[in-house]
Amino acid sequence: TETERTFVMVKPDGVQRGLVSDILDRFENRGLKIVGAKFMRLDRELAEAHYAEHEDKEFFEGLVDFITSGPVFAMVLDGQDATRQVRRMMGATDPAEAEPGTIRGDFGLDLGRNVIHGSDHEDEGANAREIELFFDDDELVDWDKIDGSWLYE
Ligand code: YYY
Ligand code: MG
Repeated sequence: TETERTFVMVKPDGVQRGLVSDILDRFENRGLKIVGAKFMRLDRELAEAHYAEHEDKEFFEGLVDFITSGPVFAMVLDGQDATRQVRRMMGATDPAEAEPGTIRGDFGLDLGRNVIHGSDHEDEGANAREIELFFDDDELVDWDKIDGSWLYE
C-alpha cells in the first residue's frame, strides 16, 4: 500500500478546551498511524515560518498571536491518501461552514478559533515542508502497525 505522511496540529484553543484526546481518537479510529507527536509551544519565528503563505493577509498578526498563545499538540500521521483524508475530517476552514461530523464542524464556531491545522492537500510540498519545520528526522518513528492488512486491501 502506498501511504503518505501529513502534518497535523491541535491549536491552542483545542488544547485549552481539552479536545486533544477526542481528536486523536478520530484519527486512530480511522486507521491513521502516528509516526510522530509533540506537545510544544510555537515561538514567533516558527509561527511566522509556518504561516508564511499568509504573511500579506490582514489576519496574519492575529493568527500568529493566537497560534503562539499557548501549547499545541503537533503530530505526523501516516496512511493512504492521509493528507486529503485528514482535511476532509477537519472540515471547512470556517467552523461556521464546516459540516457537522467534521472536527471543526463539531468543535468550533469561529474562524479564528478553528481548533486544528492540517497540511493543505492542494499545496504540493506543504506536508514535507511542515513536517521538516516541526520535527527532526529522529523524532519520527518508522514502524509497522499490526492491523495494516485489515485496513488496506
Ligand atoms: O488551511 P486552513 O487552516 O483551513 O486555512 P488557511 O486558509 O490556510 O488559513 C490559515 C488559518 O488562518 C485558518 O485556519 C484560520 C485563519 N484565518 C483567519 O483567521 N481569517 C481568514 N479570513 C482566513 C484564515
Ligand atoms: Mg492552510
